[in-house]
Amino acid sequence: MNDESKKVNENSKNEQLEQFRSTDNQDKELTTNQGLKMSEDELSLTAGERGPTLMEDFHFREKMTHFDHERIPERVVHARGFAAHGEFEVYESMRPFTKAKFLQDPKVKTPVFVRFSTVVGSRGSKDTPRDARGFATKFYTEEGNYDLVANNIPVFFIQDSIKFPDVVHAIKPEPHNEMPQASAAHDTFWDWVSQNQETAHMVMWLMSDRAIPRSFRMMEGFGVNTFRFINEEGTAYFVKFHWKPVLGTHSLVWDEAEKIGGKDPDFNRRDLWDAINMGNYPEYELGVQMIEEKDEFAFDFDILDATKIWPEEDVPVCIIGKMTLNRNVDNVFAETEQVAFHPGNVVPGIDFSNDPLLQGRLFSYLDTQLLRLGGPNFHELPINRPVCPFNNNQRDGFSRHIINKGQVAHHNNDLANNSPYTVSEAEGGYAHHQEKVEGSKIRSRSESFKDHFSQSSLFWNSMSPAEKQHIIDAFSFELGKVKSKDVRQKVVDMFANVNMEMTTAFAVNIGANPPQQGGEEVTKSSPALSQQNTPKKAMSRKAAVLVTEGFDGAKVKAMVEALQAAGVQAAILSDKLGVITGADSSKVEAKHTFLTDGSVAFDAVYVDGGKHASQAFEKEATKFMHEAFMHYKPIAVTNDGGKWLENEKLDNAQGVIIGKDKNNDFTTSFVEAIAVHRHWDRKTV
Ligand code: HDE
Repeated sequence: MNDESKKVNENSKNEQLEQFRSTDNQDKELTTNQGLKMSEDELSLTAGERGPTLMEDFHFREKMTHFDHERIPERVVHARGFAAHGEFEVYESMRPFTKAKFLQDPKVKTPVFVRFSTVVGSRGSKDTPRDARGFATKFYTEEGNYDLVANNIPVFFIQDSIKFPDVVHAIKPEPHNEMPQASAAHDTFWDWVSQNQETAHMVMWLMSDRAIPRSFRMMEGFGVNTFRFINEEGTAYFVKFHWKPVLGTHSLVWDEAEKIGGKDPDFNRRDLWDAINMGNYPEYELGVQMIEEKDEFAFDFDILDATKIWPEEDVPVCIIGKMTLNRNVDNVFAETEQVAFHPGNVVPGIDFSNDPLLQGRLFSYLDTQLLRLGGPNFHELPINRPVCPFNNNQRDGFSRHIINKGQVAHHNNDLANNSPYTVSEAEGGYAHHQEKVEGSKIRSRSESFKDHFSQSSLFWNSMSPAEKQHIIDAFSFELGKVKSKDVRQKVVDMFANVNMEMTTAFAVNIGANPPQQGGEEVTKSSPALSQQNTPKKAMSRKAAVLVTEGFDGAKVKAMVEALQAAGVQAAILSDKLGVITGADSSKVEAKHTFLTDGSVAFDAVYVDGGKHASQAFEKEATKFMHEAFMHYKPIAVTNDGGKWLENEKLDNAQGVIIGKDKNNDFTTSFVEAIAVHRHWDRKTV
């Protein structure tokens, strides 16, 4: 660990974790779990060299038993995740709105642990399916743990959590044959969608580019549910939480996502791991949308309805702080797998609303963790421990670690001076916001929750032409996998309410009848929803540099230096690993080959080639450029690269930079083209 990373890691959570970290096994004697040194670890104790294993072989039994019990149930949703440590700081005191201590003082750095996840796939599935992504953050505050358990899509499939088991059963692999893995493209999901019109808005997001993020570092996060801020005076504000990635929000294209799923199923986790190891710490700004209690009914949607956004143009997102992820985990099981998030983990100053989806979540997380982590003591696991003291009269249970001293485990008591004792709100005790609630017990949904299509249309209206086409393609793909004609037609008829042009376009592709009748016309749009308007930076992107023997040393050097100066990783790629010599005898080392990495592993490609390029190299380099072109990625060429590009007629297109001798600024143009992310105005067919 260098000095810089030592410094960033000095925080209370890291100090606490340090007590639990084992050093590695380097130069250690092998012992049993009882500390007994062993003289043999590869041979069981047997009766005679060819005889049966003996019962008394305690070492064999211990080793095998532990192995047999190594697995715990994976999360019922969000099973596949990857996490990192970091810190959060508020920009300015949020005192007027909330008394939460970690949001008061810009000098305070709160340790955080963030777990990103896919939702549907099991733990061993791929990183790049079409799916929502989880974005769960645990803030280890001095007032206890606060969990912001968010997704990268700001709305949810359902309005009432009692339907959660149904939507999850419908989207998970079908139970009779457990297919397909990590995909919504099958009959049960779309059957469910067509029976539940409240899904329309989230399905629009799921069919959009948001569902195939380029990187966890380039993904927004949304708390989805409506929470409350409460200030010292007891005034409450409805609040929605947002994470905005400093690098902007960027996505893959579908063909690329599918290919990456095969070439590198760990694509997103590798990207996060590498970025943190290289010191490219991912940063996200925390934003809040706040609505005063008096304005609860001032909108044309219900602010407690989790299938609705609060359009940013109507309720601005105030940016209040920044989170930086600066340390990878030491052990995925101990940290990423055992971390337990719960939207009910709040601190004074943050409270719930009556959002019916949130209310059900408040039950589910603790409940599922009791099973997954084997009992009620999982708060003692190092990753879940608060950094502030925690004392109460809860005792015992499986795997209790804390040795609670003393005679007394009841409240109230005289014997221990009534300890541990509750404290008043003024002293930091949590008290729920006093909201007056009245009504009959009833199973019914408010009328204000019944408009399912206006915001779905608003989302469509807000997309750029490329984004719209991707949505049509996604519906065509997903429904193209649905076998039931009836279900396909029902989905077409449902989405006609969102937009006729969109639905007519995909209806044709899936052999359905074009919709007869649309819904009410919605003209409103929200520019904040389009990724076209997101920040665009070249920083930390990956460019492949394709060279072989006899490459142009000066040009390649200039390009690599320009890329590095812009923070772009330049990866030398060739037909074999090892040192390659340029025409001017300069040398570079290829650490990637055509075989190990395809163009899908990179954001951009620069091809120089080499005087002694073989036919095989030319063929592979051309294929590489072709694929990058089809995925709208920037391409720069010099020498042979230019020739091969022209042969393929790929030269005259947006984001293609040709480094002829007179083009001195071609390195700058390439860096600018990388920042754009994708060049949609390209004819790819
Ligand atoms: Fe979750 N969700 N969820 N969810 N959720 C879980 O808890 C649940 C919802 C989210 O990295 C489970 O520990 C219900 C919305 C994330 O460990 C479970 C409902 C949002 C994660 C559960 C929802 C989320 C979970 C499974 C109401 C976005 C992964 C394992 C319909 C704001 C956290 C676990 C991690 C995990 C229940 C809806 C986000 C079963 C009942 C909305 C990021 O308790």
